[in-house]
Order: sequence, then structure tokens, then C-alpha cells
Amino acid sequence: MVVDPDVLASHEVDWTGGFVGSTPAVVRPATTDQVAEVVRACRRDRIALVPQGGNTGLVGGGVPLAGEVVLSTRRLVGISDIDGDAGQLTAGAGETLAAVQSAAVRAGWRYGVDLAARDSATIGGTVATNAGGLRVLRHGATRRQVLGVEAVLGTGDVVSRLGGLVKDNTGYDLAGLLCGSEGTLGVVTRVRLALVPAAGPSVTALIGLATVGDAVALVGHLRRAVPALEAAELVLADGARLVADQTGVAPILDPVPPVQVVVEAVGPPDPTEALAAALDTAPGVTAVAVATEAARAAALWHVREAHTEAIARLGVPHKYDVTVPASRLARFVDEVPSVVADVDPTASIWVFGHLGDGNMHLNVTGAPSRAGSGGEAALDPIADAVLARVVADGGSISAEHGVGTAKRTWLLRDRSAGDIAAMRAIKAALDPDGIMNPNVLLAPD
Ligand code: FAD
Ligand code: 2HG
Ligand code: ZN
Repeated sequence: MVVDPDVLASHEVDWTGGFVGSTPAVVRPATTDQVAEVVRACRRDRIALVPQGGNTGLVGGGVPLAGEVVLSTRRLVGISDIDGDAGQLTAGAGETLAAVQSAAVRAGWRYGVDLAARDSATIGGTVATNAGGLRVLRHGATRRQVLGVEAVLGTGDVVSRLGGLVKDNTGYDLAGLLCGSEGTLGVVTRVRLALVPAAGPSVTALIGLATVGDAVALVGHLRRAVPALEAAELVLADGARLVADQTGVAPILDPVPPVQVVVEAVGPPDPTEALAAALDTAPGVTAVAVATEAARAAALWHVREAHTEAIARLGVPHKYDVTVPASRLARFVDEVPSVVADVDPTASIWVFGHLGDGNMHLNVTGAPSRAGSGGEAALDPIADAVLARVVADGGSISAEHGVGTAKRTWLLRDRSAGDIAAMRAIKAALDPDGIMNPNVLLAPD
């Protein structure tokens, strides 16, 4: 157990700096049994716990906003039981995503989830948030990779099913339930993961277009023509210029087009010709840069991947991670700046994201801080306007980052009363004393 204030401080604030709490102690168990001891002791003494992995979460779910004890998972390491024939491995919850990706490659496979926080985000955190990222279009979000979990529930009981059976219809899917549960039902300690085939030759393209509508149509066209397509990411001109200004890296497409899409297709077989042919017949394309080797591909990705860091340099942003149906996406992206301006004409909005699955990241800077509100989106008038529009468009108020503290009040407007009642019943069964991340996901009654 750590109580040194300097060490505690790094666990008390989130990656954005927008969620700041305090904790009396950080516990750092190294085994599932030690996690169970901690949870049982906390249950006995009614002490609330916040599980924390890499602390890269963006919805205030992994920091102790109400004085909870932090249970750091970072010592729950180890990658084991690698099955080179089945394409599976077991990872400790504290392993970073990057470490799992490397282990998969060494085993002759690849892990299907990737995101820019790969060097810090933990596998347990990605499971707890059902993280999405850059390759959902082809491989799905984290839940699709998870074949089993070991976890300590809020009851103190250990559940463990790490056999890696692809077909296993023996009752409720506890792994699927813990995936996306944001630390509210228990602590994930180990995960059995399915891998995807190793990457062969790949091709990356940065494509300039005039409108978001053109970009949506392009992705539909490429998905039909290039089955190996696994990423399609949206960048707008103001975001591209911000990235260039903040990072000092000149834009690859110059002049900067109003809209850019980064796409990547991964073989085998080599998808380069299929992508080139599809782009030849694609409507609306005004400029293209193509890369088939890693360093150049990384340069094309930079304008997209550097958005979060570039925006962070402007101050603490308000982040809204939403999905909108493809049929309404272009109109939504075009109109959402005026939704924000109606509430706060001095705020700036930055829109980018995972075009392939309709997941847009709206970042608002220059708006008043939510400090003191615990980060509650319900107390944020911009969230009120933006998320109302998302719900009206048939979208989701949380695409991939989770609900956390930031959106827990808003959950009531996205999910039905029946859904919420079922979630509360599950929470009461698996965490009867309400010690597991009590301020996350479900708002107090
Ligand atoms: P933490 O931040 O430590 O925790 C997140 C939540 O999970 C908290 O509620 C916490 O209580 C819970 N938790 C953590 N570990 C466990 C565990 N073992 N058992 C139970 N509960 C646990 N997310 C995406 O989905 N897609 C992206 O493309 C993406 N890109 C990002 C880029 C940047 C630069 C940054 C900073 C973040 C990005 N994120 C993205 C968000 C973040 O990386 C993910 O949410 C990630 O899954 C969090 O992992 P973590 O280990 O940091 O979890
Ligand atoms: C991404 O896709 C992440 O880059 C972060 O999900 C999004 O910073 C954000 O809002
Ligand atoms: Zn994202």
C-alpha cells in the first residue's frame, strides 16, 4: 500500500487534467488472490475502490473523485499460455496494450485492437472500457477479442474462465458483461485474448475531399471494393492545421483540403492494387498520398493520431465521444459547430474520429472548466446541447470511451428505464455493498 503524497498525486488526476480527486492510499496487488484480499477487506469495512490501469481513460472513470482507495492493476503482469495454433494468449490486466501487440507479433499473429495510447493503456483498462480504436472497422472493439476473463467481483468472489473456447454456450457470458463495465462490477485480473492473422503487405492513403458527405460516400465505396480495409479516419481542415501548428510537422496534403480521410488496408494478399483501383473510381477525391512502407505510413497517420495531444496543448478540453448513424453523420458534423456556438460563441470545437464506424470525437476548448462539478456532463450546458442532438439523431452518447463520471447522468437519456433497471440489478448482485467504482456509470438513485 502506498501513502506517499507525491506518488498518490499521479493517481489522483486523469490524462486530460480535467478530473482531479484525492485518495488516502493506492494499493498495488500483484496476484488475483491479493486483489481478492483487498476487495474482501474493503467490503468488510465498506471502503470504496477505484480500479486504475494506465490512467489514460477520458471520462473520469479511473480517478478517485470522491476519496476512494485506488487499486492499481499495474503489477498484475505476465503474458502466458500463448497458443500459436489457436492464435490466443493470456495477459495480466496490467500489461500495456503495446506489450500485448508485441507478444502477438512474436507469436506469428497480431492483436486486433490499436489506439494511440497503446504504450500506457492496460489490457485490463481496455477490457473495462471495451476500447475501440483505429481498427474496429475490420476487427471489432475489445469485446470481440475477449475469449475469457479472470476477475474479482465486488462480492470478493473470483471468477476465472481462461480456457479460450471459441464455442462455449454454458450460460451467462460473464466475460462479455465485465467488458465495458468500467470497474463497477469487479477487477479484471487476467484476460484470454483471440488474435488475428499476422499483417502482410499493407497500404495507407491520405485522401483529400471537399465535404464530409463525400467522405462518408468514399468509405462506403472503399468498404465494398477493398475487403482488407481496416481503418477509415476523419480529419477536418482546422484540426489538420492545429496539428501542424502544435507539432511543427508540415501538412502532407498542402493546401490542406477541407476534409481528409486516412485509410489503411492490410493483407495478405497485398491490397495496394485494389485500393488504387478503388480510389481511381471513387467520386469526390481531390488529392491522394499513398504509403506502402512503415515510416511513410506513420507520416500519413500523424495528422490523425496527433489530434488528442495537439488539442490538449490548448488547455483542458471537454470531450464528447459519440456515434451517429452513417446516414446522418455528414449533416451532424456540419451542424454541430453551430450547436456549440449557440451555447458558447467563444468556444472552439474540433471534430475528428473513426469515420468507418460513425464514431466522432468532439473536443471543445475555450469553454469554462467543469472543475468542482466532478466533471459531470449534466452540469455542462454544451454537453446538454450536443448530447441531446446525438440522441435525437439516433446515436450513442458514448461510442468507445465509456460513461465514467462524465456522462453518468446522461445515461438515463440514452438508455431506457428498463435497461437502467437491469443494469442496477446486475450491479446489486455482483457488488452488493456498492464498493466498486461507486461514482461511475450509474448515477446515484
Ligand atoms: P484507466 O484509465 O486506468 O481506467 C479506465 C476505466 O477502466 C476506469 O473506469 C477504471 O476504473 C477501469 N479499469 C481499469 N482497469 C481495470 C481492471 N483491470 N478491472 C476493472 N476495471 C478497470 N480509447 C478508445 O476506445 N479508442 C481510442 O482510439 C483511444 N485513443 C486514445 C488516445 C489517447 C492519446 C488517450 C490519452 C486515450 C485514448 N483512449 C482511447 C482512451 C483510453 O486509452 C482507453 O479508454 C483505455 O481503454 C483505458 O485504459 P487504461 O488502462 O488507461 O484504463
Ligand atoms: C482517438 O480516437 C481517441 O484518438 C481520443 O479516442 C479521442 O481525444 C479524443 O477525443
Ligand atoms: Zn477514438
